[in-house]
Amino acid sequence: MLHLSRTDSHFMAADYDYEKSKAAIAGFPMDLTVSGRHGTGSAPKRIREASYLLETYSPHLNMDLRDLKLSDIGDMELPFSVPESLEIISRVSEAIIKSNKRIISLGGEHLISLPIISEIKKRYKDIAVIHIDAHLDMADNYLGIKLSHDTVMRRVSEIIGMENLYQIGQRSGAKEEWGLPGREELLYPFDLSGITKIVNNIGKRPVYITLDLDVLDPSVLPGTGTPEPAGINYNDLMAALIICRSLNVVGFDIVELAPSMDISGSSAIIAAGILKEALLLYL
Ligand SMILES: [Mn+2]
Repeated sequence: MLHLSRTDSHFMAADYDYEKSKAAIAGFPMDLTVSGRHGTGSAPKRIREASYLLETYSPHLNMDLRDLKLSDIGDMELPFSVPESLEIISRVSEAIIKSNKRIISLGGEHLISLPIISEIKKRYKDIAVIHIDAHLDMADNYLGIKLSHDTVMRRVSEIIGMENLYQIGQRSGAKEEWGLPGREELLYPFDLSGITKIVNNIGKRPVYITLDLDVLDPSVLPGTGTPEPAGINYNDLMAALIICRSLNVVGFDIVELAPSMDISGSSAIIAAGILKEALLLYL
């Protein structure tokens, strides 16, 4: 059985061979700036629990998680303060990146991607980001607040450069977000059919993938705080992630799972399934 977490202990206190691992999973259970319904704080824990229901072997890919050099550093304890939480996420990300490991993060709300990508940009100057989401997250502010899960990709674009942010699957956002200049070759809304163009455009550059699970249709994944109708299905998402396997993926995150919104528990299982396949594809 798949067992992603060997321990619930904190960073650098776990009992796996962290030094030899090529990638580290970290949970960032931040749930402070969501505009819809809360619940992302329990997501990393629920994803790990759900992972017990999955086999480590993937018949789709003919690969096994047990063959990966992977560590799980557990969930970070985050205070009820946005700047202090972001600072902790930065320091943890920096430590993982400096130890030459790829960083795999479990949200938490989408704002966690900002400090992670900021640290990645310090190492990989020519980083490109692929943002898979139902929402553009390109508002300059939300009710006057610059740092929130509604503005996270706008802030990311200011760090990596607007021209290095590829967005795909979006079907929601304010009119101003849709009207931002210069997005023609960078924004592929409504479905994931543009992924081949994105992969070809990025080529050999390092890439970070941020996956907001609400890109999936609410009938597929109801367990999220801001569900959006007319989404994509699981197989289309998986097909797009497989196309991305030719890329140099230096990190990815899976965010915005809100397990309490889905009493069946299947949303967390879907998240664990995506994590499993993504680990096999990119590590
Ligand atoms: Mn979203």
